[in-house]
Amino acid sequence: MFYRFETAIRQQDDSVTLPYWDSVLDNQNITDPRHTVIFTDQFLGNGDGIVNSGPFKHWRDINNCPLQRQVSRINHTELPSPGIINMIENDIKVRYVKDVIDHFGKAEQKLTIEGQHNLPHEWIGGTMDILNSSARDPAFILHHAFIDYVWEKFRQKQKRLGENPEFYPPLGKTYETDKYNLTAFHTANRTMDCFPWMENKDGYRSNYVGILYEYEESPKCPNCGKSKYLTCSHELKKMHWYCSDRFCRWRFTHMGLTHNHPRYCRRGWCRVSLCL
Ligand SMILES: [Cu+2]
Repeated sequence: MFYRFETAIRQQDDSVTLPYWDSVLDNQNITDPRHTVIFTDQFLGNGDGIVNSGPFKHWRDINNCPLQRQVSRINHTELPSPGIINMIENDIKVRYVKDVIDHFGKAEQKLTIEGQHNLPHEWIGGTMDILNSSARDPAFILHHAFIDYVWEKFRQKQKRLGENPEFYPPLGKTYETDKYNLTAFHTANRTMDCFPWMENKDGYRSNYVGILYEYEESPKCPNCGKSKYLTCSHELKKMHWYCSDRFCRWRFTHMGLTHNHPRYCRRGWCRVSLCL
């Protein structure tokens, strides 16, 4: 679906590539993830209330509702965990689809790729936190593109371990799957909604990635993907080098609106709101 979306945009501008937001990087590297540069004027606009800054300011959806967010306003919400995402991508004990999808009613939901996927929806809040409206926030695209990236990493691991990533497992039968008729919705041979020429199992084909598209590696030290926005940084307490963004942040209020203004530090990185 995202490939189709990217193709549609490229009909207008063939230089466009869908970006992803590695929310783990923000969770890992920023003392307070609410200060991520993603929710500033430079990128997706403000994260507190109705979006009134950045490229999507004053957006309204097809129901004339304004785009809105409540970043980290709901108690106990957090961004995806570096440890769990690393487990999904690299732990050889986590090798079957059943190990990473959410079986309703199980206590370890948060350990699954689906459970981790839920977190930024709740953390961003507002439009993103409602099933029927979430895709109307451009953050949805950046978030889901990242989840697709993690899923592909899992599939690459399966290949390395000799598993077949095209195997579509039966969902099994639980009280919840019965209650919501999920087994019927998710059977391998069910026709996909809106794509009548495809069945669910076709979504597991391996020939999309590599032939139609591929994923850029998430930035890592020492060169941080050669991004002009990132620099390799080090904090004693974390005992390792990591890619940190080059922005200094401060907030101000003007005409009743809170603005989150980053200053881009072209060289070096930010220390106590100063570019050093
Ligand atoms: Cu989602």
